[in-house]
Amino acid sequence: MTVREVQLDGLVGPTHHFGGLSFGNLASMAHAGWRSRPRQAARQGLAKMRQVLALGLVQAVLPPLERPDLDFLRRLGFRGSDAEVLAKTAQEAPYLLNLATSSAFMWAANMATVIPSHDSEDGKCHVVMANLIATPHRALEAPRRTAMLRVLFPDTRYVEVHDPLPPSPALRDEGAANHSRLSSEPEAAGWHLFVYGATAAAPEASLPRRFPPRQSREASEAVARVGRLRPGHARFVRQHPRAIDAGAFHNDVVMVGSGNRLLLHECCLEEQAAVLAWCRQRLPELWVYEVPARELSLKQAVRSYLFNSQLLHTPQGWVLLAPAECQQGPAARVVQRLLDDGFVDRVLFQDLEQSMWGGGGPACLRLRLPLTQAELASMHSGVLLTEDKLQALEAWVDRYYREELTPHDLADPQLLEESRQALDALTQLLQLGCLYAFQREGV
Ligand code: SUG
Repeated sequence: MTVREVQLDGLVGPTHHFGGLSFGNLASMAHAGWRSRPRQAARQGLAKMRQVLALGLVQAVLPPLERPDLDFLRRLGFRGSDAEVLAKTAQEAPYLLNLATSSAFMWAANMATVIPSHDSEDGKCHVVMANLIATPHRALEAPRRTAMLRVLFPDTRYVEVHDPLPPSPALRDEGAANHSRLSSEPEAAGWHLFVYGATAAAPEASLPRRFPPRQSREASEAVARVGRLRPGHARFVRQHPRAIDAGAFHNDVVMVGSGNRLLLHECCLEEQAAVLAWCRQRLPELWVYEVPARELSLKQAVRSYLFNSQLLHTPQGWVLLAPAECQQGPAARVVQRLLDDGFVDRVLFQDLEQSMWGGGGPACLRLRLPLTQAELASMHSGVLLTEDKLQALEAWVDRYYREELTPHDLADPQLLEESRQALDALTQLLQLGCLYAFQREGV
């Protein structure tokens, strides 16, 4: 049975802004309050999708969530018309408005963890939604995203979309950003590395000192159980506290794995040598490329987001789709070595500046779903991209997205109206029917 890996990319929303909402994510903290460029952000995301499509891979697009999240604000006691709710929140609780307008849902790697049917006990593909409770703005994503994914995967005989874990701090889950699947070939059984930052058993003194870990071991283990991962196919590994303190708030900031390739920083995991030995024992053909700190410090890794590149297996060989920031300095030298040594056959650079300023590189923007033909056929085909659809999406962005937003604009009721018009048009473009609550309420 042929398996194809679908790249499902989150589309940037019309309220894309820099809220400074993620403590421990250096780019998010550094760009707080900066003027944002929603149209450019969405265009940059679409340009990346076009690159992947041109490589002969399956690329799909995930619609934005509705923002501002008025439902959230109303539950917090703000009353009146939509415009009144926005005005009162802006006046009395601007921080809450900041949360309610976040477009962080674009970083789809955090949306869920995928256990492909080849690796599950029941032969189904399991998508376990992430609760994202480590940050207040991202905690708002899960319920609507879960409903949306169920629209994209309506046939539970093939793909089952599971509710997120209960929203307990002990069960902090950030999805595929802390999970890697390795296998000798797409159709072969996979070996899963689940990377966590904290566990109830960890002594206080061993935790990161500067920044909070965003994934717990207890969550990772639960995700493997819910996703029906075959016993013995997982290893739960602790992220190096130094990596978290250097700004690797998700493990995909210091590691990327795909098929029989694993690229990681020397200071990525605790007991890294033992973990790599476990992988090699199960997958003798695994090519591990460990980048030493003397060639690229953790600081430089976080600044360049080299390890947040997409590592893509294409009909023409391995391609590294890297952020444009890797074109200079020590990261560029590492990239050149990856090419010289044959770890990858080709490197493509992508300008994702607007996403990078929120701490999201190429790999953050996509969720990978290895699907059999039957599973792919069960997916809502409207979100699968073609060149024609990409062009239509670009025209749609140009029509509805503002060029610039300042924090002050977030309370503008006109922005809400424009966003709804944009999302309404998008559901037609992607043949999604009434996807959003405002469409069903007849607004
Ligand atoms: O969760 N940034 C996201 C970036 C997510 C990156 N994803 C992966 N590494 N897979 C986050 O920290 C910034 C929002 C703001 O500051 O407005 C933000 O949420």
